[in-house]
Amino acid sequence: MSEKQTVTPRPLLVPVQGILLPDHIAKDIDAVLAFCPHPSDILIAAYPKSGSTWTTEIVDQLLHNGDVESCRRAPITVRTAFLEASERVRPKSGLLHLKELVPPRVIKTHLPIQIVPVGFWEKKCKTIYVARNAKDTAVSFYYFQQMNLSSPEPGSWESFVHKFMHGQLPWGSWYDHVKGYWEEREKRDILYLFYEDMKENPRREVERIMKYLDLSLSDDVISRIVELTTFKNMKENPMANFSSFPSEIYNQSISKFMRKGVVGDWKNHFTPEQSAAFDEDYEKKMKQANIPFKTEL
Ligand code: PPS
Repeated sequence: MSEKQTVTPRPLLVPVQGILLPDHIAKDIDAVLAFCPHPSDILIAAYPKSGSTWTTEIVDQLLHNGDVESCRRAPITVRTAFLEASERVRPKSGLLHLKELVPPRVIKTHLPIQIVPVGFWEKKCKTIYVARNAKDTAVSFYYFQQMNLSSPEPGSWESFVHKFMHGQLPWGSWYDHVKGYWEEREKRDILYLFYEDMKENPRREVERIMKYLDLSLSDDVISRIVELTTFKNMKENPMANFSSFPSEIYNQSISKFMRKGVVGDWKNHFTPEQSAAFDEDYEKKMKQANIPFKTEL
């Protein structure tokens, strides 16, 4: 490292309305929460590491009729916006980026439903939520926090699982996040997707998204979109795999952004004791909600 290069320290987590957010995001959150979308904007919400990039890529391709050139026009982080992004994680903040995009804009957020800007509900924007089973989400988040230098250090796997179970990670509790959107899905016309369903039958889920967005594409185009958005193809696509992202933010020599893309990797990480304790706690927190998560296919 040259003398002039400096390493930006890992951020602290700051509570915002009871939700922990990285300090660089929390500092401008009032402006984010006041954001006013266009009615044609599409919101893609997810707890971190649940498949939001995959869903975003599918939606962008659906909006562009599966045209390969259109979808390779720029990296996904340029084609679509990350609502609460700060200039620490993107060249410009999500709000500045949104000013440059033309509606219908594809807008990703990790915010829990109770702090999503009310404009999305007032304007009746299409909202897609993607949820992933807790254990695989935790594993993916653990690797991501190692390579994502704009988030706090994950610590040991053991301590990370503890933090996951107690809502002490960026964007708060996974349990409250998935339940919050689940409970409101009918009232607010939210399309609630599962990562595991997308893995099991991607065509069916792409068609569900298409219909929800009131689009009608040919069978051939749908097939192409399914093919272009497989894990393998997105991993190899420089416009989808974050390879152009600065290594001072995502250090992909530690762990790839497109890491494994499977259901059930948790079995390689949870010890039998950790799994049993996790399941017991999960049962208490999730029993009432009855959300049909799958932890294997
Ligand atoms: S982020 O950083 O919170 O926005 O991450 P997010 O995109 O929500 O989730 C990242 C995980 O999704 C996997 N992924 C995919 N899986 C299957 N198919 C496709 N096309 C795909 N694209 C991304 C990605 O690899 C992360 O999961 P892990 O388990 O870490 O591999």
